[in-house]
This record gives sequence, structure tokens and C-alpha cells, in this order.
Amino acid sequence: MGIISRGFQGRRRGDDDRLPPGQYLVDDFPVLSTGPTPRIPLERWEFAIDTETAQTHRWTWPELMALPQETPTVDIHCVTKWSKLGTGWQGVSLDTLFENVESAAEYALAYSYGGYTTNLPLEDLLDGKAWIVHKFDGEELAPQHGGPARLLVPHLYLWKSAKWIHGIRLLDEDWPGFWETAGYHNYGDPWREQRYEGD
Ligand SMILES: Nc1nc2c(c(=O)[nH]1)N[C@H]1C(S)=C(S)[C@@H](COP(=O)(O)O)O[C@H]1N2
Ligand SMILES: [Mo]
Repeated sequence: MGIISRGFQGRRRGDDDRLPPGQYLVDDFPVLSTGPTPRIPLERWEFAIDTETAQTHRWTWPELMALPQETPTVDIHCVTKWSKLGTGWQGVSLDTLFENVESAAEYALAYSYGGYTTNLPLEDLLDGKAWIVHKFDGEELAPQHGGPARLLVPHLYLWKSAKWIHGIRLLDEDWPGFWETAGYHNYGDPWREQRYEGD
């Protein structure tokens, strides 16, 4: 990238470098859900990390809110080819949630209220790469986008960012989730265009 020019052509130079292969930019925020939007009252909401040795760590809503909050601004990429740049969120880093979790597992399966699941290597949730977010663009996260809270793993295709997150199960073996079982790529790196199994 040589020249930086802002506010000149409407779209900033550099946006193209932020767009993975085969993606196009959108300004709106499409909703993609496989089923109805579950409604979870905050008094009953709970997030859990279940380890491979059957240790469970649980957080209620007030407990999640009391943890250090981060405000990541990230680009998101859906496998249906839309990308949205510079989205602003608020939530808790998975590093914070994993602080007291002892595990030697390599794999994670995120599971949601409503039954959705998605798998990823545990290391893709750590080191500042993933959050449980509950605000988008300064507002409470809307139910259709995963509110009260969703997983946000922006370096992978957005199907890995489970909406209505309920917990993360740590596993010694990789268990494919909903889309991964249905022929989508097991890992889903947008920069390597890993859309489908075999890509
Ligand atoms: N629980 C749950 N999470 C989900 C999905 C879903 O159907 N259920 N869809 C996934 C897919 S395919 C995408 S592209 C994103 C869409 O998020 P959005 O509806 O906020 O754009 O959520 C992901 N997380
Ligand atoms: Mo998607």
C-alpha cells in the first residue's frame, strides 16, 4: 500500500486490501439465521465453559457484565460473500473467560440457545482473537443478530460467530458443528477462501 487518501473517493483506499477473495462490501447488516430467534430473559441467561475433564465454569449475565469489557472494531466476512468493514462491538475477551480454566484440549465446540453449534480449534478463541459480545454500534445487541450475546471470531467466516451463545465445550477430538456437518469447511479462513469442504 503506497498512497493513503481519505474522504476523497468516498470509499477509502485500502478497503480493497481488507476484502478477502470473492467477497463484496455491504453497508447494511444482513441477518442470517437457520431458525427462529430464541428469546432468552437475562435472569435466566447463562454462559458456560465445559472442559474435557467435565469441569464447568459458569457466568450469569451480571457476572459477565462485571468482567473487563473490550470494544473491538473488526471486519466481518460471511461465507455468502458479504463483508462489512470496521464493525464496532463491546464484550468480554475469551482470554478473560479462560483465565481460570484448566484444559489441555485442542478443540472447542460453541453451542447456542436454539441448538446451533460450530467448531473451531481452541487456539482460535484465544490471544485476543475472540469475544463474547453484547453490544453492536453502541447499542444492545439486537435479538436477530444474536442478542443478548454472541460469539465474535472475526478472523473466520461469520458462521463461526455463534449467535445466542450458551457455552463452549472443550474437546480432545474435533466435533463438526451445524454447517461443518452440512458440507461447509471445517476451519473457514476467508483469506484462503475456505468456504466448503475440500476448498
Ligand atoms: N445460533 C446461530 N448462530 C449463527 C447462525 C445461526 O443460524 N444460528 N448463523 C451464522 C451465520 S451463517 C452467519 S453469516 C452469522 C450471521 O450473523 P448476523 O445474522 O448477525 O449477520 O451468524 C452465524 N451464527
Ligand atoms: Mo453465513
